[in-house]
Amino acid sequence: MAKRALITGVTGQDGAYLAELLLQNGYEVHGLARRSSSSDVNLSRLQWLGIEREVQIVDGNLLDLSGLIRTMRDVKPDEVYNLAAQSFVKSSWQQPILTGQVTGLGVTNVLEAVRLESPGARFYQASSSEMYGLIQEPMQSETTPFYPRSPYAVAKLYAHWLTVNYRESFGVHASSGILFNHESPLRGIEFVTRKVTDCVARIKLGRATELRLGNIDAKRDWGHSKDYVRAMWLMLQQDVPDDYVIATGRTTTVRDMCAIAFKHAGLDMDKHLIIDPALFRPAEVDILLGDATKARQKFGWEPKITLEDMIVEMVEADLKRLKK
Ligand code: NAP
Ligand code: F7E
Repeated sequence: MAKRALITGVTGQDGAYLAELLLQNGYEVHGLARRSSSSDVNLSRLQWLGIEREVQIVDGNLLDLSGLIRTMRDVKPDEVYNLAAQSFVKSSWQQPILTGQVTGLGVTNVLEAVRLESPGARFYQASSSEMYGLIQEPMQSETTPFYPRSPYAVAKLYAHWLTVNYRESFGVHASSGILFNHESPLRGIEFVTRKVTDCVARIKLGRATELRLGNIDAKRDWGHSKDYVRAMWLMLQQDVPDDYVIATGRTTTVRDMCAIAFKHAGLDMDKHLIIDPALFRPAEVDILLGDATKARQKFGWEPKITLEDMIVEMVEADLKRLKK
């Protein structure tokens, strides 16, 4: 019998790529998605991958425990991937309570539904390198102390420890993936890589002249979402649940990431890039650099796609979108 997976956040970047991977692996894939008045459910990313008809969409919201319990009872998943969140760090200062409710407490709802209705299911929590915030060690691993720097990161830290707690208290097969930044052509337009590649494509096509950014000295350890969803799946194939850092082990400034995009488009970055102090954050995470040794040793995970290849892929995808 095919394994059955439930993905919360299936309409997001990682949800789409994970659904694609699980379908390729022969899974029956159910995706929790919240209704919207404009288009019922936004399936654009699943459509981009051509899998919108293969994923069974379940109406639901992380804030609605009774709905989650019903979903868990109906779907009876073997694996639950909790990817849903208010995931944009900058918005978390604007909407700290909503971020806490969805990104933090919402995970309690999912774990309660698992514990009550699907106690044998394996559970994945989408934790984040943002939890390291003001870094306490030059390279961050599973043993590095956390120091969150935004309401988003604080909410993720709560959810991370709750995942550990349900594993230790109730024996739930719950794993937490501490994933560093990962991007793709399906990245939301508000995140810096996609903002850059979309704008570079617009400038190339004569539809824009400037790119306004905030702190371009910030450094991130950027990988590709396709590589990272493979790590999520591998985590749940382990007999013993655990926590794993997933990262490339290379850190790059926003400025240098941006330069890759401009260079690929044959444009002079200095003619178009403007620093806008309004885009600075109340508290910044200056640098992140992950050590994924544990994941490599335990299940052989390694990233395959370089930052350069990924940014080129994103610029090309944005050019294609804009030309349509
Ligand atoms: P994303 O593109 O922003 O997707 C977030 C998903 O959550 C969307 O499907 C969204 O639905 C859904 N969602 C938001 N609020 C919800 C609610 N109240 N109930 C149900 N669904 C809700 O994020 P992503 O980049 O794919 O990331 C996936 C997960 O990994 C997130 O938890 C994120 O915080 C975490 N993470 C991401 C990264 C990264 O670099 N990408 C790194 C570490 C951790 P709508 O489509 O309706 O908005
Ligand atoms: O910012 C700087 C900004 O918004 C990256 C989420 O997936 O990864 C993501 O969080 C850096 C920051 O991602 C602009 O100040 C400069 O230093 O792309 P971002 P993030 O905040 O790192 C983590 C791991 C997650 O878990 C989150 O869910 O870029 N930056 N200028 C800018 N950032 C944005 N968005 N826009 C700018 O104009």
